[in-house]
Amino acid sequence: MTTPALLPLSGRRIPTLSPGASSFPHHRATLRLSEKFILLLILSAFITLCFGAFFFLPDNSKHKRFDFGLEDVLIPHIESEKEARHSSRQVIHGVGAHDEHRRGFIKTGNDPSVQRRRKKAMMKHAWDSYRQYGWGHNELKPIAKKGHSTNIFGNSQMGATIVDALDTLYIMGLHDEFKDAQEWIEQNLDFSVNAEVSVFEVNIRFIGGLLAAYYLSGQEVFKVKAVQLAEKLLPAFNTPTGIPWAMVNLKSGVGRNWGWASAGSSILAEFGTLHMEFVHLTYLTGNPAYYQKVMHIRKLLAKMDRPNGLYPNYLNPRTGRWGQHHTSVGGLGDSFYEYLLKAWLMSDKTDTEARKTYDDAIEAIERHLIRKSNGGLTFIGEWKNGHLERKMGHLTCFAGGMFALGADGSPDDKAGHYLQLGAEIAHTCHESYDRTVLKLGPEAFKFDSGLEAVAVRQNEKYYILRPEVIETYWYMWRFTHDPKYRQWGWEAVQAIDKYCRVSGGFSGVKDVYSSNPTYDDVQQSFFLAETLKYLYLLFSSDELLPLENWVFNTEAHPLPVLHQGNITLPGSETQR
Ligand code: DMJ
Repeated sequence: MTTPALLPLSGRRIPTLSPGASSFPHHRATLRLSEKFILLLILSAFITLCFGAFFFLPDNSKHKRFDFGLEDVLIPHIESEKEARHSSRQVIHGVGAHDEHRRGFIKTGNDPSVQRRRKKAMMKHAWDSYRQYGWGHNELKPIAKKGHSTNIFGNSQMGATIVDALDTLYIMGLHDEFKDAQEWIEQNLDFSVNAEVSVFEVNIRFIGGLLAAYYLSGQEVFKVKAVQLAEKLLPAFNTPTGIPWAMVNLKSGVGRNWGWASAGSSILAEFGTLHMEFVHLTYLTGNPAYYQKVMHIRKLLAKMDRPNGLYPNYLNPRTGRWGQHHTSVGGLGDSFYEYLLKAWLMSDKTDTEARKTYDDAIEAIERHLIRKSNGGLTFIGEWKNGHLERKMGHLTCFAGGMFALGADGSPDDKAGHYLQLGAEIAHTCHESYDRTVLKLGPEAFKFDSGLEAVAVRQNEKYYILRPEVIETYWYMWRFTHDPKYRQWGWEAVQAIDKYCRVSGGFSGVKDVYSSNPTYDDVQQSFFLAETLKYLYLLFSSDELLPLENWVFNTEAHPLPVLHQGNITLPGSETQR
């Protein structure tokens, strides 16, 4: 019997048949060898296949490591060039100023590794519920399943959720929903209403939302509506100092301040959070009025004395004097600092006055408000009448992202320091989530008398779907790519989906330390504008809305960097 020709020489060497072996009916030793060899061949073919798959299959298979079972929500959605061309035909008709900016929407424009076409489950649920039960109202009551509004929108029904959600829908590729929203805006969004609205809220949600939608989609209607609304806000600046009122009646143009705000003062975070949108309005319309209004505010602030270098939260628009000496990087102060930094970024780093003002403010904040707790957690307290309150708000948690965003360009080569500070704030804010029963953060938490990052008062234990902690995770992720930020973001997703999701949408909860929380029955418009958008971006490629091309307003609406913006703005110093 010959050895099977199939076997290589080496195989032939192995079995030395013992005498009498030929009497075995099937020469088992030789056969076993051949079987082994075939197995070996199959095994090596399989290994080759695996290697091939790893290197040559599209990258989306690798991205699944972040799916964690909810891939619909979190997988990045950037269309291939072909798909992008097709889908952009659905929503982009015009060409104009936005085109230059659109080119920077997706930096590389054709990255097949991040193609995704799956539905975005949480956004869809929030949107569909609003569409079904609250359409046209400002917000939604997801338990009562009806429309909702608050005094920031006056008694208007201006579809705040529709406008606030536009760019999130667009970025996620929810084109039908985007078109639906656009149609509503074309047919129904009217600002000639007898409603007293918050200038700040309407600016960041409506003007910011409309401008971002315009830049992303190129649809003129969004620009037109943004300008119409801005015209309605201008009378708010008719005060003895030019510091705007907090509220303005859209029909009569009469303005006033909130009764509770330090003897009729205007609020730093409100009048200091108009700059980005107003600069863009001047850029788009050529009307210098918007730019001049916000530059006037900046100039006036620059001339004022600041206690310990800190900006108090209240300023009287009649006298031009500070109100109560209360300084905060959270509510009442927060986005003023954010907009100084972002004014610089948005001007392609040419607005160095804004950068310097930011740097000086942050230096004073670090000196007077930032401390380490006994347990080693870095926190940002509030300055109240000469002493530091060791309490931090959920709102303050945005500052981690701000420090990271401002690290590059900080004075004295302190970039590493500010990135580290951002990481420490992110850690503290994560702790505030982690130390609750629901793994959702309370509205405010203390660092006092043995307490570390926990809420004490009952009325500080709620979570209303706020974005700030996730916003910071996202910025930290962009600058460090430390996987813990995605992990922390994922924890928040799970908690929101478990405790805030109801059949009629998403609701805030009243006590994050209770295993059986009650709902507040409000689906905030910023949940769609910010929380879900930052979560989506956290799990997307950096190529989606790259930070060198886009600056996010305080409501997470991306506005493009205006290259050489200061020089071309009509009404700017350089032009006059
Ligand atoms: C948002 O409307 C904006 O982020 C604003 O600057 C303050 N916070 C709310 C959401 O918490």
